[in-house]
Amino acid sequence: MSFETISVIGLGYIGLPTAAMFAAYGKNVIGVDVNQHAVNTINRGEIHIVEPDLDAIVHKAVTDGKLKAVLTPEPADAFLIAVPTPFLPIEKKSDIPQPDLKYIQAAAKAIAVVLKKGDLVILESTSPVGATEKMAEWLSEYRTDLTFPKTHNEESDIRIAHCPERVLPGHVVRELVENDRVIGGLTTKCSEQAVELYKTFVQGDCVVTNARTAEMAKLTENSCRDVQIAFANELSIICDKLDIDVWELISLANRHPRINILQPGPGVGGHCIAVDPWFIVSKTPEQARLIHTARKVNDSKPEWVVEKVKLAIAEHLIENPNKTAKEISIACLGLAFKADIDDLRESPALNITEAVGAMHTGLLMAVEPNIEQLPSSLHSFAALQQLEPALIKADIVVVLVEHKEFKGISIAKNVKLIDMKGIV
Ligand code: SAJ
Repeated sequence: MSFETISVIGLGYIGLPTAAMFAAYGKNVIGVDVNQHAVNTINRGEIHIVEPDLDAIVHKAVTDGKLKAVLTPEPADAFLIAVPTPFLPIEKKSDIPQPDLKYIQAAAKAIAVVLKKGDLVILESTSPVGATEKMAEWLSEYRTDLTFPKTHNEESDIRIAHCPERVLPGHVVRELVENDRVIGGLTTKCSEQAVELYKTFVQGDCVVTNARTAEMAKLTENSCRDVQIAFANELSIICDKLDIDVWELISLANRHPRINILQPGPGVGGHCIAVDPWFIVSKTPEQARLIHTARKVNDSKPEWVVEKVKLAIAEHLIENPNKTAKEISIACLGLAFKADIDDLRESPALNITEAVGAMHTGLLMAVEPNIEQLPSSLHSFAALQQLEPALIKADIVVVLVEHKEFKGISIAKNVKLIDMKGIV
């Protein structure tokens, strides 16, 4: 089977780079997205997301006529689904968030209309175990005239696999090509076809397993990182109590040949590591005790940072009895969910800045070199400020993200420093 036309459903942080890569390697690619703005932007040869080097690849693919974006699916030989897998709204704080597969279901419904015998459907979205089988079930309900692996095994009309994306935001273009891929087909032939498809541009190994193991592999990778970051975050809280510099401690411990502790911070952000472990916990709440605890440790870190800021305000007032809280200026350095990106979604740094803004009556300066405008949630609390003037004005400096611009800054002696990334 050779795949000439490939359709990618969902043109976000994963779907668009994947679509562009197939197009760059000579395939005809139809990108599908429900967002008219995204579709228009891509068809102009531009991109609506921030990812280094992607703009040039998309521009060339569109100019060469290899990539186009549309609102509704058209026939293709292979369909890759890269839509979000969020949570259902949680009712109580103690509840375990449950995955919401509505976008996968909507994508399945949309492509079902144009599916034909011999097509391959790949789920790329990070998903709870069983989601690929569920997607196959939906497709079989929408297209009762076609056969699927569950009932027809290797003889099915439609092949289905799960191939989770594993690329690091900011390095997507390189990692898409170089990373190994886990390929979990519903049957052996499904896997073989998916390997053939990805080998279009993947230089890493394409390792074959079943769909459930592929789903769990992706969740395991991000949960492993979450647990390790929770360990570092817990250490930082312990060290704070014991008056030990956690950064020095970790660098000493990491000199042991078999120890590699990650870095503590203000919490875990982004749409992957703070989300994916819940897919395991919600499926197996009794068994996933460590993974659940790690989530809670990382999720509670922002509150701990806000408490530190409250304490710093109280100390500053004791040291400066003529001052009122209203006269204290605070600078929060960094709003993004990690270093050197502009992505503020699910960012603990942003949450902390919002919480400080809500409780502090004096000046709050947000320093974020990667954005030009503050998010609306901060409009009434904070001013976007350049680094230098913020450092001159601030009585309290809170370092939340290790952006390159912040490394090596010096803080005046009388200024209170809360350095969550150990860079000052
Ligand atoms: N963080 C720490 N300490 C560390 C490392 C990270 O606090 O030592 C924090 C970051 O500041 C950030 C969060 O964790 O808030 C996540 O950042 P990250 O760089 O570790 O990961 P993501 O979310 O950008 O991308 C992850 C990657 N997964 C792994 O490294 C196992 C990526 O390969 C996945 O493709 C991506 O999730 C995804 O899409 O699932």
